[in-house]
Amino acid sequence: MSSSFMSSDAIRAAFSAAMSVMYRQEVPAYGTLMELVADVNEATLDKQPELRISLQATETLDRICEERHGAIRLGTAAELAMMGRVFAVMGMFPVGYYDLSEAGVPVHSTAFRPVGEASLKINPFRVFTSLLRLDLIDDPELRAAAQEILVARRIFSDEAVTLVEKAERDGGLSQADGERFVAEVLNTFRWHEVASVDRPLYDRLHAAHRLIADVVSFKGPHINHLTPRTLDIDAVQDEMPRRGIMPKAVVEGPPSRACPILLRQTSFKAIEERVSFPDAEGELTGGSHTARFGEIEQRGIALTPKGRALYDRLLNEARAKVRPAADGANAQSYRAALQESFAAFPDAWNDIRKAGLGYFLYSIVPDANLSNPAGRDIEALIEAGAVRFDPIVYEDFLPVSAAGIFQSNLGDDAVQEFVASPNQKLFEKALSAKVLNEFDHYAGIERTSIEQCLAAVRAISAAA
Ligand code: OOG
Ligand code: NI
Repeated sequence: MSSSFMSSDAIRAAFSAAMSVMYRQEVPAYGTLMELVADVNEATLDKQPELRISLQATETLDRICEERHGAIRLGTAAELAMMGRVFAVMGMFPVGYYDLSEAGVPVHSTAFRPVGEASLKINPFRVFTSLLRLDLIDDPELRAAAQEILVARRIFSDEAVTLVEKAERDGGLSQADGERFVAEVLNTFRWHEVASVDRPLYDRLHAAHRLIADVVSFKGPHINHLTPRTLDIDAVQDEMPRRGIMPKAVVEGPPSRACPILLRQTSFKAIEERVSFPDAEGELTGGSHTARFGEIEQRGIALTPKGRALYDRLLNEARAKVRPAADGANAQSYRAALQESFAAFPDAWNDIRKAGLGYFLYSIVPDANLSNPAGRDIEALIEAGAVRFDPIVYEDFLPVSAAGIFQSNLGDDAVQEFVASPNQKLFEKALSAKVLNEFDHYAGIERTSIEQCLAAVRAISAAA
């Protein structure tokens, strides 16, 4: 690789920053949410000095408030495959498969994200990317009309495609090309106020499913939300109404805990925006469309398959007791049911670690005396105070949470049943690539960190 290339990490960081600026301009309520998150994060770090120290050891503290993810919805296999090539230029690769049909949303999804630890540290930005499942539209005529529109549209500029091809051919992009690439690709994610379908067709698509109307009726896959990370999601949820933004009914994911696990998310409800629909003569008719929102997330430790199975069981248990209502009427009892169920999940890092429920990053304690360790295995080194362990942050998504986020932004009354039909093979065929298994990935990070600790100890004792 030539050193004159702009690194893929730098391209991703530039893209994420440009997207943030664009979205704040397009959706002012999102800017309000960002300010709220920054205030709450600062207050949380002031209250918890140990958290500040732990974040300093594992992450870049000054980037804590930056966006962690965004989301788009695509219409065709060709769009998904091209999007995969675009994201690859930014060092983002498909991780995980999420079937949302089960939850009444006619899409299946992956998250494009940086996978290496170093890349995540430079910029963790991911895009939750969904592919519409036209096969789940019942009406064959409507399905054909939607298909025809989607196949004809071009969501990438010629310039963007040329730059992707150039990056693939040369192994990277120069600084100037990288900057042009960011600007070109950003256009794909822009909002279009003028729909590409007429009003009657929009209404039919909307009646089939609001999400179908959102994907099919516009020139491109507008970014539908961005999501900064908060260190105290409950505080942000509570404060939202006071700053004039309406949160969804409940926070998705596990309850608040001393040791956060996986992912907690909430959002403000999608805003109703003015759009216009052209008729056959090109005359515009006014209307509105509701799709775009803002979200926050609080991430905890990545769980092992064993930990995830326990999480799923406890979550299902809580939801069987209290099904969260869309209007928030039973939000309190849902919170209580979650707390009660999750009492069965260990809530101290070393207990979680010893039970094999979560993944940890092991590191040598600075200034530790390694010349005469009590033992050579990782447990002995931990006990001797030579090695510390920090939770590995979960960087992926949760299908039940994603479904809750989708639902609250599709109109809560519009819950619809589809037959659950996960089809990872079909998704990977559309993408022209395999998605990475997230468990394998976290296990690899943990294993490498242990090997590095052991190697450091061996090197020192050999030299002594
Ligand atoms: C994506 C919803 C899922 C998340 O954070 O779980 C999501 C969408 O509404 O397109 O972003
Ligand atoms: Ni999201």
